[in-house]
Order: sequence, then structure tokens, then C-alpha cells
Amino acid sequence: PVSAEFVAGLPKAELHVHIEGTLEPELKFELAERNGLELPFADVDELRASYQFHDLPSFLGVYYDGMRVLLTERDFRDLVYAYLRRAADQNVRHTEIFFDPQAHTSRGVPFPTVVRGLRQGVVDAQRDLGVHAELILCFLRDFSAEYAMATLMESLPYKDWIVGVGLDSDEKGNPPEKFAAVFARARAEGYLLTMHCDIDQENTTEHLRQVLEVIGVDRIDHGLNVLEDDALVEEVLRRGIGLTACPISNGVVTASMKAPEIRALLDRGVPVSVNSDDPAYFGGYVSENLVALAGELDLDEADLVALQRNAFTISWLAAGRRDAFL
Ligand code: ES4
Ligand code: ZN
Repeated sequence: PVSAEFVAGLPKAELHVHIEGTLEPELKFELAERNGLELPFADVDELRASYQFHDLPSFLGVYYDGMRVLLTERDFRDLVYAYLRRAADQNVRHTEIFFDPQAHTSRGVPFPTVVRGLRQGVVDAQRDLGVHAELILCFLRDFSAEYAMATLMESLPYKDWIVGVGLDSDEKGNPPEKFAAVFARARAEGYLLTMHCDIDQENTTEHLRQVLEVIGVDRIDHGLNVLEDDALVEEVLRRGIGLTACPISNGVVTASMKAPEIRALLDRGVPVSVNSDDPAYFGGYVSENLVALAGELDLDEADLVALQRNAFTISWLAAGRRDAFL
């Protein structure tokens, strides 16, 4: 087995973390107070105890509700800064952070407020903590394709601050091809592309086929069930497409960390990395995810180095910058 100290010291990249999912109860209370909002919980412990979910929809309800405290540019800046401080403490050197602008614009917070605040957090953390970060704009797949397209258009003045686009929220009834035109336009604008394609959702092999054949993604979030079809495994290998696994998240939402699937992907040479997803809600940042997975699979130090090599390799760092980590 491997020690927590070894995991802690390993230089890491994190590629699958939702910034709104890093909102810890302490900061939630602080922002509520700053913005004159009343939370229906007496204290941090009571709030944390309310985090009970058994599937994706029950999690998403809590997740979206928690965002109501995020209102000003400063709030978004502080959210990113708090996450990057924790990441830097775990020796994360590079991270690609999802944000859900429609979870904010749909409740009246302007797009520029969100993206300017997030960018300020990235810039401040890079200056103070030396951690490098990029932003990935995620569309909410349970909203319409038209709303996604409008959000894409709103993002264009901020293109230099956004490395790519993704797709998250409830997959049921919301297949990748619903967003084919949006992602084609995003590609034409120079964005890199990823999409959530989650094991244990419905029709996932069909969704994976669409993600590869219709959308032409550069990466797949989760995607572990490529294993259900050899042709899908061959295709991700052929294209060098990476998968971003989230063991603790899967464990909370679907009652299994999917460790055997991660093992099988590593054995077959598919570049898979380990990530935290929504650490404030699922109870583990990237190091805790690595320790949990290492325990489950009896990983050794070389395996953990290989997982971090995968993470830097499939990251969207520019080639020269990436090579500095490898
Ligand atoms: C998410 Cl766990 C999960 N699944 C889908 N969408 C999400 N957004 C934030 N966390
Ligand atoms: Zn996710």
C-alpha cells in the first residue's frame, strides 16, 4: 500500500472539479451573512448534516440550492481562492475548474459577474500560492440547447479566460446530441470540448458513442463504461482521449467507487485520472480520493505516479507547459 504522506507530496493535476461543488459550509455561512441572506440552518454542523443524497437528482437539488449565497464578483473570487488554497495545500500544481454559469444567470446573476469574479480568484491564487488554474464553462444539460447557445455567445468576450466547454447536470433524457450545434460552434470559436458521460446513467454506451462520433470531444468526464464495449475502448485509445474519474463522488451517488473499472482502464492503457468532482459535498479533495482508491485497489507508489502522469498528459495545458510537469 501507499502512505498518505506519499500522496500528499506527489505533484498533482486536477481536471474534474465543479467550483460550486467546492463551496464549504463555513464559506456558505460567511457569504450568506455578507449578502444579508438567512440560511435555514442553525450552524455549519446542521448544514453539513443536511447533505444527504442517494442519487444524482437528490444531490443536484442540494447543490443548486447552496449556490443562492453566490451573488457578487467578490463572492465568486473568494470561492475560487478558497478552493485553490486547499488544492495548493495538497500540492495540486494545475487544475481545470468547471463552472456552471447558467446556475447563476438563471437566478439573475449576470454572466460577467460570474466570470470576472472567478478569473480574479484564479489570478490572485496564482500570484499568492503559485497554483495554476484554467476555467471550463459547463452548460447545464437539463436546460435547452437555445439557452446553452446564448450562454456560449455571452462567453465570447471572455474567451481568453476560458480554456474549453463541458456539459453537466442531469443526464437522463439529455443526450450529447441535444447540444451538437452548441459544441460545433464552441469548437469553431477555439474552445476545447469535454462532456460528462456518467457510468450508471441511462443509455451511457449510446451517449459515449455520440460524445465520440457526433460531438468529437477532446476528453470525457467519468466515461468509465467505455469498458462495456471494446469498440469504445479502441476508439478512446486511438484518439488518445482521457477520462476523468471521481471515485468518492461515484461512491456517494452510486454506492461504488468504481475502483475495478479504474483498474481495468489502467490495465488497458486508457489514460484515466483521479479527481474530486464536488469535494465540499462528497467529503474528499483530490488527495483523499487518491488514498481511498489506493486502499481499494492496493495501489503502489508507481501506480500513483502513473495516475498523475495521466492527469498532466490529458490536461489542457499547452504542450510546452505540460512537458515541464512530465
Ligand atoms: C455534478 Cl456529480 C455531478 N453530476 C453531474 N453534474 C454535476 N454538476 C456538479 N456535480
Ligand atoms: Zn462532474
